[in-house]
Amino acid sequence: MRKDTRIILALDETDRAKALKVADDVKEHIDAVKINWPLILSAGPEIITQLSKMTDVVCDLKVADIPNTTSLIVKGAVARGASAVIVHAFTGEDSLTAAVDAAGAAEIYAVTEMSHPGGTAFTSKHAEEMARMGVRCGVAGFIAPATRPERIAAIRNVIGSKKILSPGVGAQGGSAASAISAGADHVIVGRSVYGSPDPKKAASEMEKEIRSVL
Ligand code: NUP
Repeated sequence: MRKDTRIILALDETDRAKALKVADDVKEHIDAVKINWPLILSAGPEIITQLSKMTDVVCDLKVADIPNTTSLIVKGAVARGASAVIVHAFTGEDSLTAAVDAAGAAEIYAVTEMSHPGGTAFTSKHAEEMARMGVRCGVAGFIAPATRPERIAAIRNVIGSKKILSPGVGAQGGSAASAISAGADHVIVGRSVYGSPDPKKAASEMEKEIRSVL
């Protein structure tokens, strides 16, 4: 994945034609597109291949399964063109290692705690421990919450130069500049770009905001 604008578009738009149009409109302002179940379920998994012709595609499948099933899911996403797959870290070392092995040259990002308020209930308490395990397993990086920039800094402290992708910007209340300043490599942003009346302008403004703190 390139590291230029530092923006990953979370394309949770469920209308396939609109999703492709938004991706095309904002492509010069983003480093990758992240797709999740809403678009995959409405457009079908071929959307991974289609978008991968335009930009890098991160498949946010949040895989949380036994090693064999994890491996099958990751291989399926990569075979369709995913450059990266997001998995949950709480499943443990064996499942995480299976994901990394199955990904081959593609990247695995592990979720250690989620950006919504519920993310503080259980997983946040073990996030650093899960991040250390992820480093041992060879993941490319981690998902850490822009809604709690101090948690990005805490994860950065234990993962060295591994990457951090940070969702929770805009609609969930986090700021792109604060997330990058706290140690994120990329922010993940969805509704405040694809749901904006002018997605290209929204992405371009976020790019400027990020550049102001680099
Ligand atoms: O902790 C996480 N929080 C989060 O919002 C992990 C994620 N993968 N996401 C995803 O990022 C979420 O599923 C959605 O696709 C995107 C954020 O979208 P938005 O809140 O910017 O619209």
